[in-house]
Order: sequence, then structure tokens, then C-alpha cells
Amino acid sequence: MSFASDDSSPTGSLPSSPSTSATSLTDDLNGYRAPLNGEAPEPSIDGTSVGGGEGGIRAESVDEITDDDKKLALSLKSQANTHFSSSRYREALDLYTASLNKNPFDPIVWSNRAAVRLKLEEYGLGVADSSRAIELDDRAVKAYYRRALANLAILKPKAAIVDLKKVISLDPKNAAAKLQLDATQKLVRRLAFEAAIAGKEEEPPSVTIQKQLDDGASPIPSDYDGPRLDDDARPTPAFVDDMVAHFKAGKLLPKRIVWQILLGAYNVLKEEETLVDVPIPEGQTVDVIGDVHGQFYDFMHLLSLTGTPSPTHTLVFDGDLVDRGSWSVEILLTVFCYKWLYPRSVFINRGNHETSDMNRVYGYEGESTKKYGPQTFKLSEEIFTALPLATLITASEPPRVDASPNPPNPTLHKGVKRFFVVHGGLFSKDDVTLDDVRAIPRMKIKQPGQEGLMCEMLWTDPQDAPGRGPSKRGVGLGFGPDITRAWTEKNEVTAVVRAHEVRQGGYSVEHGGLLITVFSAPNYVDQVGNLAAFARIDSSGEIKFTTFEAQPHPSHIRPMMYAGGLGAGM
Ligand SMILES: [Mn+2]
Repeated sequence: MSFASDDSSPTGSLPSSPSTSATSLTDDLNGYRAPLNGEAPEPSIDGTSVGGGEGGIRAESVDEITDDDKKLALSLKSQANTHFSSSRYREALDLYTASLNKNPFDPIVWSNRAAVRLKLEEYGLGVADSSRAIELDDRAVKAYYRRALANLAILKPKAAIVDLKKVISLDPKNAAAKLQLDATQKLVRRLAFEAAIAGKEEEPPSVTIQKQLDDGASPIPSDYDGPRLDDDARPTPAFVDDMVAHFKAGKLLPKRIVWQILLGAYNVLKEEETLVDVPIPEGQTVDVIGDVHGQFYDFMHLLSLTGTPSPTHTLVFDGDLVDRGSWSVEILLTVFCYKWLYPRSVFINRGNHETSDMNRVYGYEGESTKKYGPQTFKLSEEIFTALPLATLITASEPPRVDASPNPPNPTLHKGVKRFFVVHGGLFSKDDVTLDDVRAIPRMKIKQPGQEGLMCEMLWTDPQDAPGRGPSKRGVGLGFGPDITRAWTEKNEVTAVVRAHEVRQGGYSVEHGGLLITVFSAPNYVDQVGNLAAFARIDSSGEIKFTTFEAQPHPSHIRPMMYAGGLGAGM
């Protein structure tokens, strides 16, 4: 399916620069496709059944494979290795798959493809590929190690420990595995300890900290020369600007101010519904921002493109503000400051990284504790439970007659478009309604766990195949275009807008225009080389995308540097 690009489509007042482009939805209905993507179709989700390649069937025994095919498989493997070492993971993935289609009996290729799966955060598939390598060679050290990392990433540390011990028994000098085993064992002990003390009703951190502030504890140091808040007063726009400049200079705030900001935002967030209604007043726009993951310098560039929020300009952050990038605290404080300042112009959906167990593994706990102490982490854990799970953005004017034809014959609600904005995606059941989402007692449930509506909204991903399928991540599930169509029609939703998955071009439009992905962390974890994007929806419900590239940041501060040894190599 291809559409002529529409040069006359207005790009609004979006700033443009050589690294920035605004495109209309009509420019790219299919979203990004890597050049090689699809040339080596994966036969099934576990990659073990029928081969694609030139339409052949994967050999069932090694005797069926000709010497030529074995040679070709090795050549494809070495090409894949080259792409992998240059961080071209999609290309590497396709070439490893092509190699496996020629010769599915080479454990190294399965193991190498598992390494790509880790880079692409397809941890469920990473477990499957490394398991296949181990079936073919029970001494495949790297495969055990990769399977351990994949299990660790999906919070199965006990399974990881079994494999890490195996690595060390096969390769006693493996320092990385020893470090990882040690950190993982500590994590398991800590989780057991926390489970044991959980339930003993303690005073919530927000209450303790408010009392401390009221009692004058943690006063602002006399030599502090940064921005200040008046007690009990909302920040001003000038305060936020000064705070951001302070952060850019590599400085910290006094704990007192950090806590004032966190509590200020919390008091607003906890009063919101689980599904927040966001109307787009006539002539205004709402910007939807995907994962930013602690990449502060990219985040500031993003805000320069969207413009800062104001009473007439709304921003919706669709989760995953924190973890991985090492300025998660600075981003959180900036967004929370704006939320406190403009409660009806800034909205924040919870992502799967605004959760306690992910924060332990991916850096936010380490970072916030290092910068502002353990109480600050505890307070943010509590605040994350108050983040709404979804936003319903509703246009105020009917679609324009000259609107983009995507999606064709849009589903309207009372004559206008509306968009369901959620971090992950749709559900394991067909009959979930907007009222069901609104009724989720998010602050009682606290953490999304491994199943249920909250887990699904934070974790699921779209898939090309119809129906539902296992999650390539190992958490949540995949939902197909038919699921999206049925759900949007039933709920009178024009399209689902979500984040959660990196897109090489910054965004994608799938499922016949009904499923939009926006990812706002360019060159994700300093490695992926992707563009980032945000979506701008106008008051008639028309969506435009702006893409942008990564910005330089201080090079001594690396992603995952606060992750405490866990997740090395991920
Ligand atoms: Mn996510």
C-alpha cells in the first residue's frame, strides 16, 4: 500500500530544522519498515517450525542440508555479525533468521539471534532462541548467559540464577557472570525480605515526608544558590526554567524542594480518574509523547519542539519517563512541576517502568536513591501508583472534509474523533469497555503484576497476525488488527495511541490506521540509532507527527549506570 506524499499538507507552526521534519499521516501509512524487514519472514513465534527464505521448509534433520546451504548459512551468519557489531539490530535479526532458514542446526546462530532479541527487548523470544541453542549444544555458555539476561529482564531472577550458575560451572573465569550472579542473588534476597515485611501497615511515605516538611526537617542549605519554591505555593514557569538550567549545569536540588514538587504533583494525580478525559478545545492542539526513559537532553529538545505546556497547550506523557537513561529524576521533576503548575494541561499515563520491580532492575531506584536518598525513591513509588492508566483525547470539531483519509471511515463518537491513549495496548478479552478502565482501582492494586487489565494496558504490543498471540517480550500479549478494529468500534474510539516499543522512524501507524505507536527517546540507550517522534492532534482530530534526532549529552554519564550491576550487557 503506498500513498503519494502530500506536499501541500500543512505542518502547522511546528519548528523545523535540518534534524526535524513534520509529516502528515498520509505520508506514511505503514510506518517505518527496515529495508530488510520481511525479507526473511519468521515462520512462527518460537522460530522453530516452517522456514521462510525462498518459501522453503526448514530442514528437519541435518542430513537434509546441502553443503551449499551450509556455506550460505555461514555467510549469512557472518554478515549478520557485522550488522550486529554496528548496532544494526533489525538487519542482523533478518540475516540470522535467513541463516537459520538454511541451516537450523547451528547453535551459535540461535545464540547470536538471542543476543539480538535482547537488544530489541524481545525477551520472550530471547529465552526461546537461547533455549534452542542449548538444546543443540548443552555447553553453549553464551546461550545460558543470554537466557539469564532475558529472564532477568522479565523479572524472573530465579530462572536467571540457574543459568548463571551453569555459565560459571562451564566457564569458571567468567567475571561478568559472577558479578551478575551476585547482584541477582542479592535481588532475590531483597525481594524475599520485602515480601516478608509487606502488609505490615506502615505510614505511607507521602504522609511521613509531609510531616517532616511541616516540622522544618531538611532545611535548604545556606549555601544553596538555585531556584526556590515558596512553601505551599505552586511553582511558576520561571521556577521551572531555572530548575531545568540548574539540572543542565549538573546540579541537584535540595531534598526539601524535590519533596515539595513530588508531593505537589501527587496531590493532583491522586484525585484524577484512572481514565482521564482530555478535550481538545477549538483551535488548540494536544501533543502525545511516548517513552523518554531518562534521556534528559533529548527530553529538553523535545519540549523545545512541542513548546512547554500552558493553559492553551496540552501535553500528554504516555509513560516510561524513567529507567535506563540516567537523568530519570530530572525528567520526572520537570514533568511533575508542570503537572502541579498546570493540572489541566499536563497528563501522565503510567508506563510499565513506573513500577517498583522495573525500577529495581533498570536504574531509577539506584539513581533516585543516589541523588536524593531512599525516602525519595519510596515517595516516587507511592506516587507512581496514583498515575492514571489511560487518557481519552476527544476532538471538539467534526473531522475536516479535507482531512487525511486515515483511518478510512473513522469511527466517531457523537460526531467527533477520539483517541484512547495508553502505554502498552489492548486487552486479553474483547469485552473490556472504557467504563471498565475508568473503574480500575489503580491505587489499591498498586503494582500491575503479571496479569489483569492493569498489566495488559502497561505491557501489551500489537502484532501483524490476526487474533492474539504470545508476547515476544515474555510479559503481556500480542493483539492483532482484528482485535483493535473490534475494540475501537465497540468503544467508539477512532484509534489507539500507544508508546512502549521503539520505532526506527520514531512512530508507526498499523492495524489499518487504528493503532499508532509514538516513541520519544531518540537513539534509545545511546545504541539503537532510531529517530524519535511526538504526535500532535488538532481540535478536528487530525494527527501529525514530528520526528527528531538525538542530542549530545555529557559522555561520562551513560545509560543504565545506576542499575547496580543488574542487566549488564542489556
Ligand atoms: Mn514500556
